[in-house]
Amino acid sequence: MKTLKIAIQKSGRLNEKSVEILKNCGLSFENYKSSLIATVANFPLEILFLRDDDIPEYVQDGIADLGIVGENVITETKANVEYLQRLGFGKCTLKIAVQTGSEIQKLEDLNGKAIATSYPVILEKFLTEKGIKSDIRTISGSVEIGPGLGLSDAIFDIVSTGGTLKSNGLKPFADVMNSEAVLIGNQSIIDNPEVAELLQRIRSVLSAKS
Ligand code: PRT
Ligand code: ZN
Repeated sequence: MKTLKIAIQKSGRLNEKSVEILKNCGLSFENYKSSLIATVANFPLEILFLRDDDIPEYVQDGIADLGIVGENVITETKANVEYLQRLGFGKCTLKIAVQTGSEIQKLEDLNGKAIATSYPVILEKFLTEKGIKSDIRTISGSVEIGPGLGLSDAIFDIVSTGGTLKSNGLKPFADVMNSEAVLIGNQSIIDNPEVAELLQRIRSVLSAKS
């Protein structure tokens, strides 16, 4: 019997809920913060703890068979993976936001404007579909401070409560993509019986909750 590998986020917003759902499936494993890999005692499964950005490609390349990650990261990395199950946590919306009082009022006003983001692929696709040409500035974090510092005219980022936008003098301008955590799989493992068993357990945990 092949030991499967599932990749989950090591630390961050999806870690706790990812561990919780696996534990609720009856899987027994130690969740040591310092280790990068945990062996499940009662199922042929190993858990890899990774940066979320690496998970889609690890699953695509078969280094991990399964993964739990936000849809936004899968789309951004353009990884070729199977979507197996939406998991109902990590919900957020990727939005374009502008300063309150900005002269940018309609989508066309973004033509020629600088937009700061950590998600250039998703933003580029959206703008191309709308026929808009902006100057996409890719930065790795804290994009919300851009407009206030005069670094960009708008931002494109993840929003959940909207509190971060507000406290940086920004307001939502356009919704681009909804996202939540999903279970993904490598294309070659879809018919694997252990995967089917795990998927069934995950689905019963989810339906017991709803
Ligand atoms: O270290 P690693 O690379 O693994 O983690 P990370 O820092 O890249 O990601 P992390 O842990 O912040 O987020 C993991 C995933 O959670 C994201 O890819 C999304 O799918 C999902 N998610 C859900 C969020 C949020 N909600 C969220 N609010 N990811 C980020 N945020 C940030 C956002 O970037 C902004 O700075 O929270 C801020 C906005 O929150 P509000 O509530 O003020 O609107
Ligand atoms: Zn990340």
